[in-house]
Amino acid sequence: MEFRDKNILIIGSGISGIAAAKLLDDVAQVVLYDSNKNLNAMDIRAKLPQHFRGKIALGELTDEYVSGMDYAVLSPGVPVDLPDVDRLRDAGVKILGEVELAYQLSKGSIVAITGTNGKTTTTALTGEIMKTYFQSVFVVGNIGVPYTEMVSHMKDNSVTVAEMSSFQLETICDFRPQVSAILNITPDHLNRHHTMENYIDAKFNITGNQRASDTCILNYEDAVLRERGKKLACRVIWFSSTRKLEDGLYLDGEEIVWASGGACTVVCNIHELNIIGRHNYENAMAAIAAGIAMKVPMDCIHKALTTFVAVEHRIEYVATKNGVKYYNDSKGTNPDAAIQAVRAMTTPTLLIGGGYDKGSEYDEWIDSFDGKVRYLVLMGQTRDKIAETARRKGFHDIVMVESMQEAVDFCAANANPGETVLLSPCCASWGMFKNYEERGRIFKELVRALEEK
Ligand code: UMA
Repeated sequence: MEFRDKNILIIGSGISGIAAAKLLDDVAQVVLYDSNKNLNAMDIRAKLPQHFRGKIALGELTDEYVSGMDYAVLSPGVPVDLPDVDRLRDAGVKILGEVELAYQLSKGSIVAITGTNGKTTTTALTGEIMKTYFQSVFVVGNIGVPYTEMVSHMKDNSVTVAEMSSFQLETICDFRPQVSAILNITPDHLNRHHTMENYIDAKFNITGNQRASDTCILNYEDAVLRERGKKLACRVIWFSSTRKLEDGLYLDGEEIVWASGGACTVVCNIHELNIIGRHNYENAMAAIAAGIAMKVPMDCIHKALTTFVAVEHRIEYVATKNGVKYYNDSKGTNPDAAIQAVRAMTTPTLLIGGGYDKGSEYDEWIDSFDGKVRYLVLMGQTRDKIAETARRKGFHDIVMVESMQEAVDFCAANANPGETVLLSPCCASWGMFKNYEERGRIFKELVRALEEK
């Protein structure tokens, strides 16, 4: 795609839109547009370089910014079925996502990782594995660094490890990673994708342009991945946390094993890792597979595995206070992620949950408690719905709170030494917090401020 001297509308002035505008401003006529009319153009301009030549438009998208555009670059949070996007499409404007724009202008090799859960941990760990061996490594995407922000620094020998959300994968065209990974697919973001089929299709876009010389890493225990993975045009590396595979990575007791061409190699023991829980061993296997696909020597992979620590807000150890361990899993924003966190706990647990209603059902989450959860401390919009589900399933040790402060105080007063307090809300944070990061940080501050008796 050629962007030089083109008219380009960038939709969304969040971190992706700002990075895309910066990247294109020198070569094209850019309009940075945001539908939120309450934003202030001066504040947006302050995030751009002084020499920024483009225009900023807010509120209603007027015809001036529809006709005559060559491309519209959508930020990840912009749905593809918006009436304004249809207007642009009808006017012959080529629609692409911020990731596709980055891809068109990037250099080097790409390792792209998606999945409903675990993609941030896997992306961060894969980045560490690549850094042990390659000189120039970028870790970008949904993890919080827009892909377009790093493109101008990339060289032919660079390796980019990209966390890709279904939102980002929905708007790719030519994007072709040398190595891709789909960790798992369970229902999420159905308000945006409408059907599970659409959501699965968006995830599979990650491998849609891959060829025989490329690799796709898939979880053998995920029925959808196993079925669709058989039909891919590229090489597949499977991983499994529950059975031995003839070819691929698997968990055998406490060991992660790589089986290939009839030979088996122990990659590491799970006790050498600083991340816990079966789902994290799956994340580790996917990252190891990415290392193998990129021909990183096994000793480099091992070094990265044993030095990597949990990503912030993902079953992150916070502190031990009065013999009670506190974990922050604020990123547990859907049932699948929250179930994994509960499963990773090895002691009686006081669980803090609840938040914004994304339309999830909580039955499986409550089932996963398996006698391990002593109290369920609930807050936010979903607390009544969760409590109702829990009671229906015979779980009655429920405490309703109004704030994180109240939740932490209750847990500190009621947890016994040797027990665990876990914040893993099973819901988004909106309504009470700006985002899951703020929720997690407030939890950590409150925990660290607890007095030792
Ligand atoms: N906007 C419009 N029109 C719309 C929708 C949004 O103009 O129809 C505007 C909003 O007013 C706002 C801006 O777009 O000003 C926000 O854009 P955005 O939502 O795409 O957010 P960014 O700041 O660009 O961050 C995005 C990702 N956000 C989302 O996917 C919602 C970040 O993922 C990502 O880290 C970042 O790009 C860099 O790649 C966050 C996320 O919540 C962490 N991801 C979801 C998840 O992990 O579950 C998918």
